[in-house]
Amino acid sequence: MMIGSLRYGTAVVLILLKSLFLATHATEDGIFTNHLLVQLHEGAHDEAHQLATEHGFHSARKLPFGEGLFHFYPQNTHQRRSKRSLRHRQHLEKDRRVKNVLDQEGFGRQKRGYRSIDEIYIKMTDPLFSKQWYLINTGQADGTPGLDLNVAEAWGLGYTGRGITIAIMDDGIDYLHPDLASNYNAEASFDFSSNDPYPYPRYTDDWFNSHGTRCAGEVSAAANNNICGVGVAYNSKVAGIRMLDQPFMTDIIEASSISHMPQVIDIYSASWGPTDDGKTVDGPRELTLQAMADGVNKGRGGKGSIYVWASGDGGSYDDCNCDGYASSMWTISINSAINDGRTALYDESCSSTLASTFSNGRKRNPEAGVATTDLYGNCTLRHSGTSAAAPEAAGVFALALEANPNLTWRDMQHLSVLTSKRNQLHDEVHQWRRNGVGLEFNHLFGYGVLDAGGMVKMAKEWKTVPERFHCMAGSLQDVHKIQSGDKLILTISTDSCQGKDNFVRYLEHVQAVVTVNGSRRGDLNINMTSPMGTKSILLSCRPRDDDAKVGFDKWPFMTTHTWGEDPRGTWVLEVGFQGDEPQKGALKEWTLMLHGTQSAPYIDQIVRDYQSKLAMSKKEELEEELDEAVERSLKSLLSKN
Ligand SMILES: *[C@@H]1O[C@H](CO)[C@@H](O)[C@H](O)[C@H]1NC(C)=O
Ligand SMILES: *[C@@H]1O[C@H](CO)[C@@H](O)[C@H](O)[C@H]1NC(C)=O
Ligand SMILES: *[C@@H]1O[C@H](CO)[C@@H](O)[C@H](O)[C@H]1NC(C)=O
Ligand SMILES: *[C@@H]1O[C@H](CO)[C@@H](O)[C@H](O)[C@H]1NC(C)=O
Ligand SMILES: [Ca+2]
Ligand SMILES: [Ca+2]
Ligand SMILES: [Ca+2]
Repeated sequence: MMIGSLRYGTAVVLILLKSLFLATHATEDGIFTNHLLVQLHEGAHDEAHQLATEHGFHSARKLPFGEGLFHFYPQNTHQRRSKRSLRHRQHLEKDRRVKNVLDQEGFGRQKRGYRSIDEIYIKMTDPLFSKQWYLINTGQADGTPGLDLNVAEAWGLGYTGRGITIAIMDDGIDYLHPDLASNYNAEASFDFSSNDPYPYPRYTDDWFNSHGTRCAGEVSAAANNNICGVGVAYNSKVAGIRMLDQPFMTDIIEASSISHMPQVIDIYSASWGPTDDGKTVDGPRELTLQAMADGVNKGRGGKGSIYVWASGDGGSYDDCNCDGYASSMWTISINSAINDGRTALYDESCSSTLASTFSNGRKRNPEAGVATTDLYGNCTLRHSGTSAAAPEAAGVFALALEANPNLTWRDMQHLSVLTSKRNQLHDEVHQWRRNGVGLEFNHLFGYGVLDAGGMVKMAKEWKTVPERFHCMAGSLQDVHKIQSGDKLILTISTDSCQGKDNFVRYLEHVQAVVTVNGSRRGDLNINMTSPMGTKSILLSCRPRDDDAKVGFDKWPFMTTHTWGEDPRGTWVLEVGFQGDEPQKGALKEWTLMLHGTQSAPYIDQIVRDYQSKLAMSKKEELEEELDEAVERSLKSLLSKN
């Protein structure tokens, strides 16, 4: 069950938190956990632990997202139950110290990229650095030379992540690993899977819980120590947030993880999400939404926590716009390319992906995988999935933050849009296109592969983007029928709140909040075209999704493809069915939300770059040094201002 709200402000989410206690919470598939969200009356806060033990719980932990909120958790966090234990709950509700009690429903969250078979573990005496083609690609493992994160340039400028802490929200970190121990930030680490400060991975014979350790090495493995390889930001600190290793995820665990020490942790990397089965539509629940809103608004002294998200491993059968974590405006969603620039077979495409990094792929060459640290002091060449891609991005962002700690969560997104490169990426399905201000993008790779060198250089000179505004451009609430062979076309004409305080002139994110149903949800597809002519594919067909009941309920589809555009004019929404069987359905709502700035975001840096470029061109033949995409968009923003 997904809540139906626009996700653009703390206020909305605060209201949701209140309504949380009023709503009767129905659990569709009957999975209950032994965890309760308990609100205590003022004055009873100190008795939380005692109260918890009196009622048969192991203990209570104070939660940071509301007054008097506690997490009551059981002794054994590895149990689930199939029936709600009513008596426990009723007893607790009768206690005069207790204001509210809420069950925590259990739901599935899957780590990405886990491949149980054919893992190869290599005991290295030499560094793996030369095998880390994603750092410096010289054509190793049949790759394409130059197709890498361009970290060498950033390192050369002296940026290695010093002073930056990245949290890996996953199944734990082997913090005793000799390549990680020196960069491990124990104070910022926590274990929400078993409620203790030691996020050490739980042992299993098949090394199932190696995911977090592998991700940690990509970010923060130490350099020049003869062990494994080198992290993207090898002088950064890495924190472990163990939160994936229990039978079911809860809203409390997600929210706690995402809001853990937001003044110490700069970047949170998540390589998990709703099941990538091509038929799930799910996203963050109430507490987690609020935690994310708080993170971007208050984290890092108000500059905002940076949330990096793997876009998903569902392949062409899934669409990452159906994943509310990847498609959130508050996360930077990262896809992956393999070492010759092709898409990985598990890559999902969607209009909310911002940029890409690298992972392993179709190549048989065992060295075409991602080399990093592994459990129990080992190293691996075989880390994989978009899982592997998100931490690389977190590492690049750490380099950018070291270059300029003033960067806000939105600055980081702007920098990603402006400096990511098409390089030699190729997607066989979707063309590279330019949006209305000349920025080049692709439906699967977003704005291209992150370029650490380009990013730190631009970050160093960066001026914080102007204030962000939100304009509801329009909302259609009539019921419109849709059927196969007869697509629905709707338009919203907008002045983008011009003349009002919340006028949005330069777009950042755009959301289309849609309520639609159909006799087969997987056959639905939705496109939206901006006034400047940029078509975003908001939803592609998902052949495995045969839902005929739920549809999408106020689902916020998001696009990053109209970044920088002028939103004034007519927006077009096209909704249709594709597939062999005839289908019908109805669209009941389309609400268009525009987010962005009133003044030109880069005007200072544009003028300076542009002038220096002109000056240079007088002296010598101008070499195209600035990325062409950046230049075009800058010129266009200039001319329109
Ligand atoms: C690496 O893993 C193997 C098992 O695959 C284990 O025997 C070995 O002790 C590990 N290496 C280290 C340094 O712990
Ligand atoms: C960060 O902001 C401070 C205060 O506004 C300013 O003095 C400093 O120069 C800024 N640093 C960078 C790298 O822009
Ligand atoms: C979709 O919604 C419409 C209007 O509420 C309803 O008449 C129709 O039966 C629904 N269709 C499906 C497939 O659920
Ligand atoms: C949306 O765009 C895709 C790709 O261009 C196209 O195949 C599809 O038919 C379009 N769908 C609708 C409903 O216009
Ligand atoms: Ca532990
Ligand atoms: Ca090392
Ligand atoms: Ca997915």
